[in-house]
Amino acid sequence: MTTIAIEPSDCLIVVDVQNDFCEGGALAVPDGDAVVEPINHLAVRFPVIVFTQDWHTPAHASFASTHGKTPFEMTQLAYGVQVLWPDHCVMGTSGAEFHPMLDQRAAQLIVRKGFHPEVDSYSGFQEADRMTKTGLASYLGERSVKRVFVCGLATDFCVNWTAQDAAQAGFEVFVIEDACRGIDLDGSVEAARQAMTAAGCHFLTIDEIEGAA
Ligand code: VGL
Ligand code: ZN
Repeated sequence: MTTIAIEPSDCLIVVDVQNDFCEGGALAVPDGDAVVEPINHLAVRFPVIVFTQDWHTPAHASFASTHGKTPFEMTQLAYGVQVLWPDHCVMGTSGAEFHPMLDQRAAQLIVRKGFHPEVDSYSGFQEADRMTKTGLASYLGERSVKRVFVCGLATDFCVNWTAQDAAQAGFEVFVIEDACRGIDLDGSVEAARQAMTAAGCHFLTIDEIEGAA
């Protein structure tokens, strides 16, 4: 097996490992908790480590309840089509906190996203209007990052958009498949995989990272 060695210009992006996406959470990703331990082990190997944190206002535009609709329906918002979610990751609530077993000491930067009431943000780089930036690309540039390794929750939404935007921003992107879990609405995990591939992202497993298995 060929392994890939971590370099000083590599960044690990840990996407949304928060209580609401884990067991018992408002938008629990099947087997979501399983990413915590591998991510704790991975994180210490990377020189640059960024966490993202879904951080919504109450009555956020991405919540079904805001529109009197049922979760997982689709709707049209000002910037395009939006899946409507159960209320989740409301700023300041326990659901928005990181999983208690996730080692937060590793995080060097925490990017909060989705805090504008009218705009969702799956991506750690830019919001769903595809215009409003979070500043992450500039941050990584200033830290001389060249390659980003993406893991966390959920494969088909926030990991997907974060990975695609990282590629779009000019980084070489690796998605660590077995350190992610998906929601999978109507084949969205497979669709996400194809979209990430088309965007130029690479896929690997934890044991392909030198010294991380
Ligand atoms: C996410 C749906 C809504 C995610 C966040 O982290 O993948 N999915 N908000
Ligand atoms: Zn969200």
